[in-house]
Amino acid sequence: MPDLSRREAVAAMTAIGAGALTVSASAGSGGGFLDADALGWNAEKGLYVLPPLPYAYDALEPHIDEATMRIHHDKHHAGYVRKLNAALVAMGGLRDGSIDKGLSDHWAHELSFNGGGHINHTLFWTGMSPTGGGEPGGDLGKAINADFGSFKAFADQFKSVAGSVKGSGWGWLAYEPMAGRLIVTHMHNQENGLFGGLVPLLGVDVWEHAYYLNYQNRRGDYLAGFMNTINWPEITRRFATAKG
Ligand code: MN3
Repeated sequence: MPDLSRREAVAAMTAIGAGALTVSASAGSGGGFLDADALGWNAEKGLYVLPPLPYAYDALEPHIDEATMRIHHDKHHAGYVRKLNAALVAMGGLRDGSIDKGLSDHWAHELSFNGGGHINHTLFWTGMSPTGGGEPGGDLGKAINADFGSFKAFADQFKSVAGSVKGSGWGWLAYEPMAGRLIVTHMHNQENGLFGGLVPLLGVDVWEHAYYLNYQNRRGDYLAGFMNTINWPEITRRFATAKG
């Protein structure tokens, strides 16, 4: 089994969807919001370990129920981490010839999909808080007013864009460094080339596993509830980091 160094594992992750800029920015600045520790990289074991939830499973009720959080974190997110580790090992096997090169496309997709899933969920859990909701102040509040017109206009567009994802995916508030402004966008499944130029700040999971037990087909109600969980101090910290 090929050894995975921390550098190699983090380098592989920098090639992946949503987290690409985040991880590379944090590696460069030292003050980033998603680094090897946040992602549960265990250098001794040479693999990623599912980070625990930063609060109790029932802490986001009534907006997100305990059963959904348990299954989502302990089963779905754990699955992305397990398959990410397998894909990183397989990428080494492709290089050393122990895995047939004909499987390159399969393993590259496994790496991208599950690496994206791990990054997205890590940002998702810490982007919520039992004391969340309300509106951000400070620099982020000012930037939201400047770029969207008002907090309400931002919230309406965020819920509308996330609600419009066909099938499985994510809604995002992101920082676009070239224009130096905030934008709202969405992502299908776990990955989207759009994030080549964007820094993800706030994500909402709109896969059915994120809400179906409690909300069934009412994704809009789930999104309204999600707004009451947003950890704005954490999102504000990410914004400051993204702006450098
Ligand atoms: Mn999910």
